Amino acid sequence: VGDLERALASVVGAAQVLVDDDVRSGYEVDWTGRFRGRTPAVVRPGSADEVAGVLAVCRSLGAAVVPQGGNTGLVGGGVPLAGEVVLSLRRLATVGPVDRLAAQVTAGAGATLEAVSSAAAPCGLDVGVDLAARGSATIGGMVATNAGGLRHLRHGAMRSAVAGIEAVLADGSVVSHLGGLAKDNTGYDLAGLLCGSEGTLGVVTAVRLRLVPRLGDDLTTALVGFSSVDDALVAMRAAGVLEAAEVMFPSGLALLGTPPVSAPVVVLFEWAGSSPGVPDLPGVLDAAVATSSSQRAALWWWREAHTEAVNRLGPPPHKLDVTLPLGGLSGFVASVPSLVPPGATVVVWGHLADGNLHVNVVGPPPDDDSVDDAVLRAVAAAGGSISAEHGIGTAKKRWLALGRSEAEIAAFRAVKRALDPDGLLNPNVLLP
Ligand code: 2HG
Ligand code: ZN
Repeated sequence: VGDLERALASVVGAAQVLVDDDVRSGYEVDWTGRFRGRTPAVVRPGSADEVAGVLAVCRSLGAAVVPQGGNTGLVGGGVPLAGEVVLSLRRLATVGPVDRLAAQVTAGAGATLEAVSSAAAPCGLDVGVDLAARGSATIGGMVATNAGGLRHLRHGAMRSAVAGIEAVLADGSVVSHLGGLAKDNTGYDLAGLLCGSEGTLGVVTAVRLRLVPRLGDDLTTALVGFSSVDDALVAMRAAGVLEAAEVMFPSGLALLGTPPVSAPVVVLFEWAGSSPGVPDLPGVLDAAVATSSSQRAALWWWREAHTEAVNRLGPPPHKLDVTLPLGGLSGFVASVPSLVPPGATVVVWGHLADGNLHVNVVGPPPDDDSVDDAVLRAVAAAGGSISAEHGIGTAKKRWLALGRSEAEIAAFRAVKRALDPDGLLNPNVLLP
């Protein structure tokens, strides 16, 4: 540790190499508390060149590296499980000037989503990806995990927002392609490859982001109650162009209090401008409609507070972020209780339009993954995906073959070997 610490300090300065127990500990555990590791040092470079220097030091000393952004991930992808050095990108937080003509901005990997969104606001622009962890989640981490979020039905996942990337590869070379040209058909899409690579192929240091028109306050938001998921889906199709369609159930809402709408299935719909007339949608049992921004925020709170409410239950949750084909969504929801061990608490919510459910199970110990196994196998059997938007991380790598063929995994390995032959970068995630 002495040599490593000294060598890292020679690159970034001693003040940016954190070795005290109490300072390191926040970087050693994921947000859910389910995945915990140990690191000899947290290193905080202040530029892409320093990132390259850190990787050179680690390579020469045989120390593997776990890149980490805001540490809001939910699959243990940023945890130093086997004593890796934690490479924190949070100091790369610069947000460049917004290019109004192109509707783009360049952000450092460590800039939070909220910081970029605030920088874009005066130009009437916004980031198309939004999520409840916006105040802590960093752009680099969101790219590395290809984060999805609350606006996916409209703007897609992070990959759709990326117009260019700067990253440091394992050999220390810096690949930088931040021009943001609308058309640029010049071979392999390295930016696209790095999206969702979970820190295994390179360390993202800056991102050229495409922005979208900011919606401002001219929105209508409604909580709408239905008697079944299928009814909610029919109404969603009748609801016109939506900005959001988020699904919740009484078990999750009850953790938060008495919701304004109570029904077996509650959906938050949002429209730009006015709504098409919520009571006229098919199958509506009950509804609360908001037009002012404070009323809208109050309705969104019921949705966004779910994750923290589950953490407050105590034991670290097992988080199973999955996609089902829309036609199989209601059958899957009905089957969830039978997949969970007796006595466990299960809370489900998600992004209705994407068929993306967040199955949270509280009760089984962190290292008992039998419930993960049961749920993920059921998802695969129903033609779904074992990871909708959170990634594979360490939590799901055991099951990668449920979603990827042998040939695909062999191709993954070939890419990994080519770009990171020594296994320097985030060795505990993605590939089984
Ligand atoms: C959400 O949509 C996030 O709320 C977190 O993706 C999901 O906490 C979860 O399981
Ligand atoms: Zn989500």
